[in-house]
Amino acid sequence: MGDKRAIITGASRGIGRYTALELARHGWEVALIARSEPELLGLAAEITALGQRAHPYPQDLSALTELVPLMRRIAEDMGGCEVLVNNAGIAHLANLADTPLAVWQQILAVNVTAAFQCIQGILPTMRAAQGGTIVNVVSIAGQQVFPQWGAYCVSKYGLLALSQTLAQEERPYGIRVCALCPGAVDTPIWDTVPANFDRAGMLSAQTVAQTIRQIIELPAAASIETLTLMPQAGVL
Ligand code: NJP
Repeated sequence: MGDKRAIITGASRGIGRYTALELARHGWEVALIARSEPELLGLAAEITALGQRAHPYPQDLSALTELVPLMRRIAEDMGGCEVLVNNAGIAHLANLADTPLAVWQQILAVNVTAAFQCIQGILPTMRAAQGGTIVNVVSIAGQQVFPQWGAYCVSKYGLLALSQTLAQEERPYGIRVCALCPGAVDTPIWDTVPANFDRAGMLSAQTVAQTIRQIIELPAAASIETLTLMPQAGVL
């Protein structure tokens, strides 16, 4: 494998943070995106201490028109980009009847449209290099619905469709696209919803991060296009 430069969204905590650390430990230079600047700076310092290059880019991904220029700037800063991990995501628990329009729009903006814009921003770089890997962190909620998770499920079904369409469209350019669909993962996202699940049976963020690295580091001639990664105990 040649250059190893990756962009990770939602890198301030949870799956994104572990993915950044996992990739850095395996020789990847990483660009870190999220809103929380102190967390990004702390993570970048941790990665630098490991002897790897890390670049924090504090950014609100719901500022959609800023994302194509941001991707171009990051690719320029790193001198290229082989991997984009669209991981940032948010959830809100409510019946559809009670979901405020503003919440619906924010979920779709962060979970789907931001990924679409990051992809549009990075594709010219990947096409010019005739290769690259895009991993979209979808969810089991992109394959089956759960009551009270309506807006989230709509966003994840959308992200799955985006991934599978893109995988077909970018094949001729040597670009791989993977939709990773995990079941429940023990991360701070569960602090943001009023749900009382047993977190002990969930996947660890580290396991998901290792899976993302395995997807990325497959030989270039092989591509995992959709991967469902479940806790052994099943959907929680
Ligand atoms: O979530 P969490 P996870 N602009 O809450 C960032 C999917 N998934 O690691 O901005 C920019 O720990 C936020 O950063 P900050 C899930 O749908 C999870 O569990 O600083 N960034 C933070 O870094 C999501 O797509 C489970 O607040 C924004 C990150 O996103 C992905 O996995 C199961 C942002 C969220 O960290 C990571 O989730 C499953 C914005 N506007 C799929 N808003 C699970 N945990 O059980 C949020 O199937 N972020």
